[in-house]
Amino acid sequence: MLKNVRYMLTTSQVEKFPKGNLSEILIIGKSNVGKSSFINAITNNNKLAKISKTPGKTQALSFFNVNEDFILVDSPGYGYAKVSKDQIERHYKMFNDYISSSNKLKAVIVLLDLRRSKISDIDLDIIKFFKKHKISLIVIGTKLDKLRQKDLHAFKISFENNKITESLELITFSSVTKKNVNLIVKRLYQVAN
Ligand SMILES: Nc1nc2c(ncn2[C@@H]2O[C@H](COP(=O)(O)OP(=O)(O)OP(=O)(O)O)[C@@H](O)[C@H]2O)c(=O)[nH]1
Ligand SMILES: [Mg+2]
Repeated sequence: MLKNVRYMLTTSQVEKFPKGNLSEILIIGKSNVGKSSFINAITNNNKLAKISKTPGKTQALSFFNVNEDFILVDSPGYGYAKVSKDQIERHYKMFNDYISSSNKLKAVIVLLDLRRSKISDIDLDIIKFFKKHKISLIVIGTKLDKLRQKDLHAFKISFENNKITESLELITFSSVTKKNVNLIVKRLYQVAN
């Protein structure tokens, strides 16, 4: 579990991002995949990050200081059903601005919903984008508790057989059971240092 985690601020303006030298780890994923729940689960604090009732609503980045060791950043979800190409363009612009304005971004955590039978094109494109920028990726499959074993198998096969993801480790997770939380915390400290 991550200890001493403190909410810092929520902003969409690069100028307002935290100053200082702490490494930053950005959490991304489709809307409703469980980004905010993930933060709450690994910090054991259900009030820390807002769990959304309206998908796609959060528009800004939220920064959380982890024990003065590194900063976790929650981001708005992409790929909400009703949304247009515009929205995904806005996400790419946000990621681009982030990368070019700061060298503190050490890794991106991509959350994928394990209940899907395969990884989506939009997630694949985004993974490709961060690989191209040489940013480390930590891939975490969410909502494991809602899944039957045989469905997980299908997702894993498609993940391992895709050129874009075959070299990546898929860590399965559930914010309900907190499976693999220690492994994830270990990975976060590895990339932050
Ligand atoms: N059963 C189960 N439900 C989960 C899990 N993770 C998230 N949820 C539920 O999924 C819904 C969305 O969770 P959020 O954490 O708000 O998702 P998000 O990715 O932050 O959503 P946006 O900020 O809108 O992009 C909530 O109803 C959560 O309770 C999980 O591991 N297991
Ligand atoms: Mg959220």
